[in-house]
Amino acid sequence: ICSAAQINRASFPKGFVFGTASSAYQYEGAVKEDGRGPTVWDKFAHSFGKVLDFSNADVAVDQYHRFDEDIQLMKDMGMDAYRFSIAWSRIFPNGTGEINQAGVDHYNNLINALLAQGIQPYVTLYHWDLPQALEDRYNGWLNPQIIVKHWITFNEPHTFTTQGYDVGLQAPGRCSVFLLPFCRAGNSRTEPYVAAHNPKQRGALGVAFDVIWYEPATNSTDDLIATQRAQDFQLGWFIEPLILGSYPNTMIDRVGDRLPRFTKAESALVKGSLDFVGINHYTTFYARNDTSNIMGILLNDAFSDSGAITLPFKDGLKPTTDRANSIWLYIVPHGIRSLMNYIKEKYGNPPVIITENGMDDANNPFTSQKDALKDEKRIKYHNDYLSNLLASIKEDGSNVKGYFVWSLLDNWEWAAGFTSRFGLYFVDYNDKLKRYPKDSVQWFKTFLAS
Ligand code: GBH
Repeated sequence: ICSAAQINRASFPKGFVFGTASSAYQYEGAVKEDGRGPTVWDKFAHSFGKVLDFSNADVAVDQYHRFDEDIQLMKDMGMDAYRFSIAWSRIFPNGTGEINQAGVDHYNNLINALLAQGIQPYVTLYHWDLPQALEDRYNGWLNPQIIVKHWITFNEPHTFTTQGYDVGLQAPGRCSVFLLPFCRAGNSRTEPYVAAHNPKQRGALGVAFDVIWYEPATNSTDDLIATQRAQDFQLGWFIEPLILGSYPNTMIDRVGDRLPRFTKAESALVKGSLDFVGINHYTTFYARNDTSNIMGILLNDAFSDSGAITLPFKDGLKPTTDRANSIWLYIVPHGIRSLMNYIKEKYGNPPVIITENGMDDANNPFTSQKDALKDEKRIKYHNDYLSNLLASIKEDGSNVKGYFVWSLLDNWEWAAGFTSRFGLYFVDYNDKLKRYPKDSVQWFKTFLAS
């Protein structure tokens, strides 16, 4: 049987980054260790009936204690990068106030261990695990005060570059030879300028948007327009303020007074603030106009405001494509290419990183571990999505810079608990959380070794 042209790392532009992704709450466990404070997800997971299999993430896959071993797994595959999140409540157990040094140390150690293996950290600041104290005391995300509007990346760059590299009165105490022996010999004619120039080049900021690709269910004009509205209410809602400075007009029209407005100053502040667009993409849905306002009557919420009904299949309730374990995850590889084109055309071809893409299998207690490791379906999923991504770069000219697999390991899938397995590595929940490579690990190894 003749197979389609093989793709591999070398097919992608030079410098394209491949990695795997994770989040603190789904991976770490150790929820009561080293001063970590409770989060809204701890409370939710421990409330009866919220999680499908009545599990919680108190132990999760124990990455808090096993990151060295897990980094080795990434290294074995030839991955360039690791996306993980910092648990806010490890740094600030009460949400604000005193810093918990043990939490800072943990992420320092994790980052150092990654760098030691040549794996670049991609750090998410917030992956849903809000400190419970902020929920209790301030109503969490409903309180406008929660919003950090002003980030200060560097305190007094002028001071630390001149004091540290010119006159040597502050760390690291380098200075002109004329000031010896009060400091260490540096080169005060060049070093202050080099030190001052570097910080500006460091750090790219993005947001990971979850985007289902929407296609019109029919070619009627109403469905076409509804499809645009559905996308405005999903991606546009979050990306347009950051790129264009305001919410999409469709949202302003339909949500009216209930939609908060940006002041001129806020709009100017957020507009243009993304260095890259992160996209978590898994699936494609089909949109139709909600002609009789069924959604409005049934739900009367932020979903029904779009006036579109979005379903994973086109006609009736008949699935047209294969599905993963998650009920929403239909496998539609061309969707990623269409989405990349859409972003390119609509938002001026910004740099994009696919911050998540992957599929899950059921955690079926009757499947032997040996069979669970045979994940041809996952291999095909990644091969097909990556082929389409490549076409969007090579043939359509979209500006995609990286691709992260969700996920390195099977892990705790939120309200689905441990019923879903998204990992390239299988985690044995019955035997000390041991990790075993699924066949997709070998596939990525070969793909990345090229
Ligand atoms: C990601 O979100 C998360 O970032 C990650 O933590 C998680 O483990 C991973 O996906 C796998 O689920 O009501 O049918 O319209 C993906 C989030 C899930 C958001 C599906 C949209 C649509 C469900 N997406 N959801 S539906």
